[in-house]
This record gives sequence, structure tokens and C-alpha cells, in this order.
Amino acid sequence: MPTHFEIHDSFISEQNQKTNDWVKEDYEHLSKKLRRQNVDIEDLVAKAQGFRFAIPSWGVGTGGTRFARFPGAGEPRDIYEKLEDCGTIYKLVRSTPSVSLHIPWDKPEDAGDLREFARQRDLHFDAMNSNTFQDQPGQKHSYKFGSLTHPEKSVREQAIQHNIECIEVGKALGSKAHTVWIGDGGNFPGQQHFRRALERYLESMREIYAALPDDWRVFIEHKFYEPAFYSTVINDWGTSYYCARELGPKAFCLVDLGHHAPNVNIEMIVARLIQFGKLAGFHFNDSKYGDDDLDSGSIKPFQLFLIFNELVDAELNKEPYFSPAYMLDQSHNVTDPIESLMMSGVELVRAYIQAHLVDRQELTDAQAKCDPLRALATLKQAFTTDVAPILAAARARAGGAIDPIGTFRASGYRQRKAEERPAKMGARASGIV
Ligand code: RM4
Ligand code: MN
Ligand code: MN
Repeated sequence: MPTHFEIHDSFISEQNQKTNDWVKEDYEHLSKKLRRQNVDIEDLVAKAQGFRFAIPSWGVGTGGTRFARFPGAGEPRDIYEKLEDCGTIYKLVRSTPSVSLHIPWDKPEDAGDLREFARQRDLHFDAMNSNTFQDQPGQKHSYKFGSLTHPEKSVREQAIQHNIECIEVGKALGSKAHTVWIGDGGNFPGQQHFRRALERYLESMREIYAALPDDWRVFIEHKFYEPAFYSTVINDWGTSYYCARELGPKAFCLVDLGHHAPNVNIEMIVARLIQFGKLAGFHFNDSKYGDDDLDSGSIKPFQLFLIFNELVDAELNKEPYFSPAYMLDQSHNVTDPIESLMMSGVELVRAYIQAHLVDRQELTDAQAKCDPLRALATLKQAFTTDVAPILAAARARAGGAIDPIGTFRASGYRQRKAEERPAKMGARASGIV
């Protein structure tokens, strides 16, 4: 068995020594500042350490666009190497103990073996993801004109069986949720009968729902367009909510940030789903124009904060059925995926902690007294507080890196992986293409 390069805990703590003193200084300063606001910084460190989110197996491979993919040296070639990279991310940031698998992209040959491999890296498996938006070699029926909503029963049946198979694989891996995103829709007016297509979706989903174990949830992921450019069957949160209600108590609505038209008020959608007890969780990413799958917090950090403001408000209010599953769903086309995922993850925790800094009493008063500027100022005060020392302390105390990207680069991990992982002839491209 060849040895695989790993970043050791001792290397991380050595690297941390370089900046430890500054972090301490900044931490003390922030601690004093927060005390004036009656906030105990230690509570926030604990909150930051408790925030957990999953890495998608497809996110550690280099992504691409419709035009090209530019693979990076040393990228993972199979699910075991992907888990190695996920383990590395977890070591450095300490907030990503789970991995979400896309089937069949990362279908394990031996689920028990993969589960053990993950366990050795302190990882476990988050939601499963089915794929009926492309055809696989040897597949009997094509999804060219749809899957769960296809007019022909045999095609729908094949797509249903695929989803049930995902649940079976997930059971063996210890997963507890299944995410269904379909690309079904039409490119031409008249191509589909809108109501009948949705009826067929529900009929198919009822069969998938029936295959869920008692302690599982199913997540419906909506998306307003792409790959269908005229109409999409599960196009918005309203449709998703309707379906989740029709299906039953184990069905919830998943929000992928990139799946909305530009300028849509996503935080309000989040609030609605919380209020209706149907928020499944998130696929975090950022976007400028469409499903760009850019890094979280890179384009609209204030929007990310406002979403977390709703989440923290629900957390503090102990809203019923509020148990969101968090995941990054991004495509890294021009960066090292490990670096992007770490930086994006830090942005999630940052928004979460900043949202905890919102003076809720002040906000409620401002709302009651119809004072919009005071309300906005209350939010802005939290959003403009630099919480970086809290995030660094949370990571470092858990054994992670003060500077995850600097430490990753200094370790030479990617170069070592480039030696260990020479390109396989005929290997399938990883990442979203
Ligand atoms: C879709 C959607 C799904 C993801 C695929 C790869 O746009 O976001 O969640 O599984 O892309
Ligand atoms: Mn997604
Ligand atoms: Mn997407």
C-alpha cells in the first residue's frame, strides 16, 4: 500500500506559531469591544466551533464550463482520493466533518469499505444526491426529454429506481437524507404540459418517498432554469413547497443560492420556508448571473449575512422543524478546489457569527417603532464587525489552521498529490462540467 501524503497536526501547529501572537492581540481587542455590547466572545467561539457544513464530493474536483475544463495537476481521480481531500479540508478548517455523494459519479464499489475509509479520517456521509440529468453508459432509457416527469412511464420508472438505489447506498454509508434535483423542463413553448408534468413529478416522488427509512428526510431542490431554458418543472420555492407538503412530513425544500433569478430576495424565501416548517437546508455558493456556482461570499457577502440573519433568528427562537443541513455546492474552474472550499467555508462561519452579533432587541424595537434606518444600522453594525479573530481562535483551538490557505500552500500538498496521482488514461473528468 503506497503511503499517501498527509498534512500532520504538528505542521499545522508549527504554522500557527507564526501568527499566534497577532491573533491573540486582535482577539483581546475584539473581546473588549464586544464586552461593551454585552457580548461574551467565548460564546461566539463556541458557536463558531458548533457550525458544521458538508463538502460535496464533486466540489473537490476541478469544475468547468459549457466550453472547457482546465484540469489541475493532482486533482482526485476517484472517490477515495476525493475523501482524502475532504479529510484535508476538515483538518485545516475543522468545520467540515461530512461529505455529500453524487451517484453515480461517486458510487462506491464497496460501501462498507468507503465508510470505513471515511471514518478513519473522522468523516461521515451527509445527504445523497441522485443524477437523472445525464445518461450513463449502458443505461436503457435516455433522460434527454426528462426523468421523473418524462411522458413515458418506463423512463420515469428507471429514474425512480435510480433514486431508490441512492437511498440504498446511503443506508449502507450511514447517510440520513436524499436530495433530488432534476433538470426536467422544456426549451420550447408548448413542449410540455405544465400541470401534467408536475403531476408526474409528484407521482414519481411518492414512490421515492415511500422508500425512505423512517429517520430519513428527502430534500427537493428547485432551480429556475438550466438545463431547460424555457420552462423547468421544479422551478421555484413555491412549487417546491407545494410538493414537499403533498409528499409528507419527511419532505423539505432545499435552497441552492444560485438557483434564483438575479436580485431575488433569497433571505425572504428562507424566512418563508422556516415559517412553514419546510426548510431542508442549503447548497451554498454565490452568483452574479445564474447558477454560476462561484465561491460563497465572493459576490454578495451582505446577502449571505442576511440569510444567516434569518437562520440565527430561527435558531434563537427555537422554531419548530428547524434543522437545516448545510452544504457548499460550487464549481471551482480557475482555483484550487481545496482552497476555494476552505475560503468559502470560512465565509459561511463568518456570516453565521456576524448574524449572532445582531442586537435582536434593538432590531425588534426599531421595527416596532417603524424606524428603518435604525433597523438597517443594527444589521450593519453586526455585518461590519470584523470577527476574523473569533474564527481563527475557533479553528486553532480545535487543532485547525489560523490561516488555512497559507498552511495548505506551505505544506506542498497539491504538489505531492500531483506526484501521487498521475493522470489516469481514460479517467472520467471530475467536477461539474
Ligand atoms: C445542479 C444542482 C445540484 C447539483 C448539480 C451538479 O445545478 O445544483 O444540486 O447536484 O448541479
Ligand atoms: Mn445544488
Ligand atoms: Mn446548481
